[in-house]
Amino acid sequence: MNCYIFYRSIALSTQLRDYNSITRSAVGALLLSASRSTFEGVSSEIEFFLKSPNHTLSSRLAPNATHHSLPVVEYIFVFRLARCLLKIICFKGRGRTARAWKSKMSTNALIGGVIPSTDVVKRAARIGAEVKNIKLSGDLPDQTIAAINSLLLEHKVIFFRNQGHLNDAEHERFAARLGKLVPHPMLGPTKGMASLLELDSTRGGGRADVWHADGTFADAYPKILVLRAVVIPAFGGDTVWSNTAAAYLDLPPPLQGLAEDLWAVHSNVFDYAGIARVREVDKKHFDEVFTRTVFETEHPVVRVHPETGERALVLGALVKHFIGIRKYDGQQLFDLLQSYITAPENTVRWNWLEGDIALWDNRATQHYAVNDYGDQHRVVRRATIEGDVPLSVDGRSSVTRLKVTD
Ligand SMILES: O=C(O)CCC(=O)C(=O)O
Ligand SMILES: [Fe+2]
Repeated sequence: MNCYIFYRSIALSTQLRDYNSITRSAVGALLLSASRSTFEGVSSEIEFFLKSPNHTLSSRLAPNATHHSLPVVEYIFVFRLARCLLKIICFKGRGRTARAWKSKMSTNALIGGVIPSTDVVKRAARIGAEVKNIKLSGDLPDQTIAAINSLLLEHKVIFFRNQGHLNDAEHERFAARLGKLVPHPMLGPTKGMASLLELDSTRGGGRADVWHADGTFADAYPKILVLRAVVIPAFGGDTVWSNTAAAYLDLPPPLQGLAEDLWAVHSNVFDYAGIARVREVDKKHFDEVFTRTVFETEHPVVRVHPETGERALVLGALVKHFIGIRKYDGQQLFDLLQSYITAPENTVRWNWLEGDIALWDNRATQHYAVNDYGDQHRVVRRATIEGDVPLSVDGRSSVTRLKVTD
């Protein structure tokens, strides 16, 4: 109907060769169509004018005016129309934006069709989100597990508070929904469990205060870790994660090219004492347990994420040296590349409460357990999900060259 009026008014004005009227009619018709519900008074006025070709606007508005005064009246009216139109456009625009936003919310309201997007709260721009109002369990529907996996791919590490209902068995049952559970090759699982590993601050190896990705001494290192806070100190003891895909993107193109060509040897027999704050108990654990089997694996420094296709840096504390580069030069290069990973902008820091769960994508992150809680007790337990062998940007696979057990 509005189109018809619009067309009719333009046609009429054109016939009369009244170009001022053409503009006016166009404005009027637009205004009419835009304002039907909100500016009823104005629109009926215009509608009358447009539907009645025999009336001129001037004669309706000022039947007794002199010929000279008519254009002025018309201009005033057109000016008012234009002003009204502007207001309506702004008003409607806002309404439209609000409606578009609302409809986006209603179509995007559920992540994977199940998790309200309002329950996902980012904790830093480039990595980390807290997911609220979910009770994790091994019984969650497949759709919820798929949504959790997609949130993990997007945010790299996701946090869930208030999961105190999870015991060791339930923790593993939930983790097993995300992939195959695997024990640590040297440390093994907690008794009776498939993969569960306990890190206790009072025992050797209980403080992971170096930047690392888990298990990179092996080729198919873990893809996802599920960490549960069991005993948390009154202060300190946060964990920091970094986004290694963002770090790759931060490299200037010549360094990206260099990193893409580079391969590194990762080993569990790395310069542990040279990196971490080692206590006697940690040294003993490192020498007697952690290095019981010696691994050496070659990984590309840049791997292609098998699910997202992103390129991510594979470095961290377990790097022994770069292939084809002398140790001293390699150390400089390592420090340079690793500095992009540890840049605060690429990290998120989590302040634990007991019963929290953190899930991280070990293919696109590194992490660091901050050792700032002194002698306080801290215990976390971790379930481990099997990963795949990394691929370089040119499609070559990581390879374990050495695996020697005493
Ligand atoms: O203690 C932590 O917060 C993290 C420990 C760690 O590095 C791990 O569980 O892989
Ligand atoms: Fe770790």
